Amino acid sequence: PSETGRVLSIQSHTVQGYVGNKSAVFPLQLLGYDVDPINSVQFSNHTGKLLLSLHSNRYPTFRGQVLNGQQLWDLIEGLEANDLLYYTHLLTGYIGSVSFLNTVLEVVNKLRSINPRLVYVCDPVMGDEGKLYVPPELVSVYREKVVAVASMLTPNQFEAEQLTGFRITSERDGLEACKILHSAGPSKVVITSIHLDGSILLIGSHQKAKSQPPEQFKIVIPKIPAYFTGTGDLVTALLLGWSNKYPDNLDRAAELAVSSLQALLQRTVNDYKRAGFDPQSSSLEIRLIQSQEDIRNPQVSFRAERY
Ligand code: ATP
Ligand code: PLP
Ligand code: PXL
Repeated sequence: PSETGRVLSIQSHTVQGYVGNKSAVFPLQLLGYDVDPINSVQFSNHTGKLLLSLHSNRYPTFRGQVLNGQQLWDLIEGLEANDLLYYTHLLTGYIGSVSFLNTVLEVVNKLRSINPRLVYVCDPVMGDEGKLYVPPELVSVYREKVVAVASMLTPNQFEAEQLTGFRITSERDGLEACKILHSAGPSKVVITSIHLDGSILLIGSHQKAKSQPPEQFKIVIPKIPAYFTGTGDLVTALLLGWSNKYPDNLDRAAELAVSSLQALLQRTVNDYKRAGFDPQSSSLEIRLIQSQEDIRNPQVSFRAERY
């Protein structure tokens, strides 16, 4: 494995719970990265499917602040004024507005003017299960501008469809969607979840040279009967961490990332069951801190199958 790096991570912060930066920063630090988080929002808790709060009978809500594009740029200028803008990686996840996303594009340009080899890992968070949870105007900005500058893209099935206009209903479709995305920019594409009868399929694709066909693989993951939040953010962070250590083996990186994640999810479900909770009754809070050994030292139990 090669050396680690310095990551600027622009994602959500939640006071309680693990999504966005709360689910990405600690694992990257465990893997040896210096991580500088910019919190795109600061919310009391996540806004995902908090079905019925485990801690009260009240209907779940949230409070907090949203950073705007100008405020993001202000932080970048502060770093620049002190010559602190050298990064090896930029990581972005959920972004809630067009103006913030456009500023992120300016951040990519700025970071690349300082380090032309900057790797931009983009999770184009837009929705899931056929539904958008961002303003619809964001889709065309991702499709027309962001995909073009990303080095690695980690959409789910729905997001890959939004970005390509190509419907994914099979494994073959997933492979084809990766090819369409490569032709638009990123040399590494991982579709982090395609839901096919009871299983989750992760598809990875690495185009090592333009005009060459990509190397593609899949990892089949049995679906755990529970609903988690923050796992998309975690898997993208782990993919960044491991693919930088194995730059020519995206399949190896994905095996390590998925194996860590699945050990963590199993621990999460077991802990809830032990405490007497039905894991299907609510969105489960991942056991991130308790799983640090699985992150630092994953036992590879999920294998990539090459095409
Ligand atoms: P994003 O929205 O951030 O682009 P995503 O929708 O793919 O990503 P998730 O659905 O949370 O995010 O899935 C990410 C990973 O988490 C999957 O690759 C899988 O390994 C794991 N995962 C999530 N839910 C389950 C589950 N119920 N059973 C097994 N694995 C799961
Ligand atoms: N619901 C909302 C409102 C969200 O903003 C997100 C992520 O940004 C999710 C659900 C799902 O998160 P993930 O797929 O990363 O677990
Ligand atoms: O990607 C997960 C996420 C990110 N940011 C905020 C969220 C969620 C999921 O619920 O609420 C603010």
